[in-house]
Amino acid sequence: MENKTKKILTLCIVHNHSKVLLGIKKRGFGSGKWNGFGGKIEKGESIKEAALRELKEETGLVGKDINNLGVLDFEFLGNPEILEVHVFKAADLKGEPKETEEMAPKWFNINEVPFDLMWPDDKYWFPLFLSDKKFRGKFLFEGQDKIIEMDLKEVKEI
Ligand code: 8OG
Repeated sequence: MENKTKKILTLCIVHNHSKVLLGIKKRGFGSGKWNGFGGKIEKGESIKEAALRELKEETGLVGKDINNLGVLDFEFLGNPEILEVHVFKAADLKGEPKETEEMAPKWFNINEVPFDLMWPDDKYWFPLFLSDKKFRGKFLFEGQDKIIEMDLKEVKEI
């Protein structure tokens, strides 16, 4: 049997009424793509604490009641690691985001989310995210631009 290791990551997206805050990643994994804010869990942190810390580090914004709406598993052909991404919503968060070394933030109207410049799975789960539905998904990628298998469903509880 293949031995798969799991790596837990956070992803936090600010959603204020008709707008979402995304950042273009300036370096590392996923660079050049628009995305929410997030990263790895540090020792001793809960997943939610990590999501709040990453949001603050990457935008300067301090979230409070972030809501865990989704969990997404990503596998890449030829790579034994599974990325388990915990997706959070920060709703109605005030303040102006700042640009950091990692991300340049920008507000997008929810009708103008730049899916062509995002991870290709995002277009599938974003509608659930925007309407506050909870979801679980699994995506198998070939490279970073092609999905070859997917399974996404709305769930009652995460
Ligand atoms: O620490 P690092 O910057 O490598 O974390 C990667 C970030 O990218 C983390 O917030 C999780 C997020 N991420 C993936 N895959 C995908 C994806 O397919 N879609 C979106 N929107 N985010 C993803 O790792």
